[in-house]
Amino acid sequence: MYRENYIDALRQELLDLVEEHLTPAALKYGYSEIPLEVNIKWRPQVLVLGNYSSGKSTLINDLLGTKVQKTGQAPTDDSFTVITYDDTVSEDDTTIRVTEERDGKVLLNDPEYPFDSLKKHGERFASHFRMKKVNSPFLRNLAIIDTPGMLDSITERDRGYNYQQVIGDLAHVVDLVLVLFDPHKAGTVREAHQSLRDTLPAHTFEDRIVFVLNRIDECSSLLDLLQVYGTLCWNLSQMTGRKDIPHIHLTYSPTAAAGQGRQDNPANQYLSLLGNQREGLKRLILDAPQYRLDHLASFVETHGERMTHMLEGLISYRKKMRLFRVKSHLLGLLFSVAAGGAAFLGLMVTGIAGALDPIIAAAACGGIAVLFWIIWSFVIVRHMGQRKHRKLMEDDDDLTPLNNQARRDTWGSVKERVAAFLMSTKGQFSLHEAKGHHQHLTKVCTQGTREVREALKELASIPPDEEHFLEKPLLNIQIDEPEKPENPGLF
Ligand SMILES: Nc1nc2c(ncn2[C@@H]2O[C@H](COP(=O)(O)OP(=O)(O)OP(=O)(O)O)[C@@H](O)[C@H]2O)c(=O)[nH]1
Ligand SMILES: [Mg+2]
Repeated sequence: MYRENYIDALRQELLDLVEEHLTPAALKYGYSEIPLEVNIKWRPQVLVLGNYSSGKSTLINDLLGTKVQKTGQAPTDDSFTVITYDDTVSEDDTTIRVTEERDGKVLLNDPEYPFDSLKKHGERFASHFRMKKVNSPFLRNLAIIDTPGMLDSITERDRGYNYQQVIGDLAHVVDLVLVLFDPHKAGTVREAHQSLRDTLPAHTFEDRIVFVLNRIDECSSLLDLLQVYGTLCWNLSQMTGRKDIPHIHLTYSPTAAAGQGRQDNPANQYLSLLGNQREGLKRLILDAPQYRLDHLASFVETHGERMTHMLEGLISYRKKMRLFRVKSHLLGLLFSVAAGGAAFLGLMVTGIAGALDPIIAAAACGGIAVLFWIIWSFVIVRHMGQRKHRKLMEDDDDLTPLNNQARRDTWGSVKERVAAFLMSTKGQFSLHEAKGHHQHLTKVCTQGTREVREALKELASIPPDEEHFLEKPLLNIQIDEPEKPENPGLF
């Protein structure tokens, strides 16, 4: 099969891997309320972020070949717009236009789309979220999300929802993030960077973010452009804390520039020296389906690791509780025998034993021992068990070794879910089954991700335009299903 089909086949294999191997455990142990694949099964997506008036909507309109989004000099658009392909329109109909619009409430509740995780941002966000379907061929394999411009002076409260968190949640779902700046505001990168850095895992951060200095035709000279470029580089390196500067695409919209008579202006001759890197940017966007593969591979890795750690915590909880119960019952047995012995001694000392039939005396002492054991097991052990449960929940960091930062990070992202699961089940779940799931997920993590990475390496080794024949990818993961539990009893 050829490159494009290979990408599709591998994508499907990855989705199947998530659906068959990760989702059942995710739902069972409360790692996720919805099947994990819901977030990743929709088409590849590109998120367009940037300062207000940095030219986000103009870029999107240029790519689509028609004016789909409003543009203007002041902050123009305060909505998130998902722009996707309408495949119900005949391909012969070449008039590109918005064929359908959907509002946020419908979109957030439609299981066809991966936006369930945005519901938590409330009504105010829902009223600033919408979808437009457009019959532009550019969108055949991807969707683009236009966003409200970043405004350093506006606080989260003014927007009525937490803008940074919305950006963070979207960044998790999409495959490529474009961050646009313009020469007038090359210094205001903080909001963009923080939203992304705080929410994306470090290893995906650099691969999936593309920085763009847009509207470069508005620099008054080449020197002006160099100064703006320098400011942006310095700010980005301050934000990332790194000395090496990410690649920054230098672009402008030929239509907007021509509208303002800039291209013909002698002061703008530097533009012909630089060329417009829009074509390169366009190719990057069209490559989003390939980024999706990498995104899916990281998705399997990240969630596999987190769920394995979650199960490790649950198994450790059950083992600690089991040890505690065994010890308490042994102690109870010892005390009961002692209580029976003490009763016998009491009878002897008081001389009552001599007056009683020895069998009756032994039975009375045995009865006392049994009564003690019953009270111990059903009242005292139960009470102490509840205390132990609370103690384990309070000291949840002791449930699993946290000897390096990576483990502290994964544990930090799952420990609330561990606590919620233990609360809702009162700690009553099968240790045997949890061990089976843990073993299963460990195999998925190691074997599955290794195979995925090998398939991606093979894909990367082929130049994009080469007609190279590839074997159908097959993630040949030999993993037995986890065993069904026997009786999920106390031990
Ligand atoms: N000269 C020039 N003008 C541009 C360019 N790109 C956009 N513009 C103009 O800049 C203004 C802002 O562009 P928009 O596309 O609305 O910017 P935006 O980032 O979507 O802004 P918000 O939606 O408000 O965040 C519009 O008047 C555009 O015509 C460009 O490359 N060169
Ligand atoms: Mg806009």
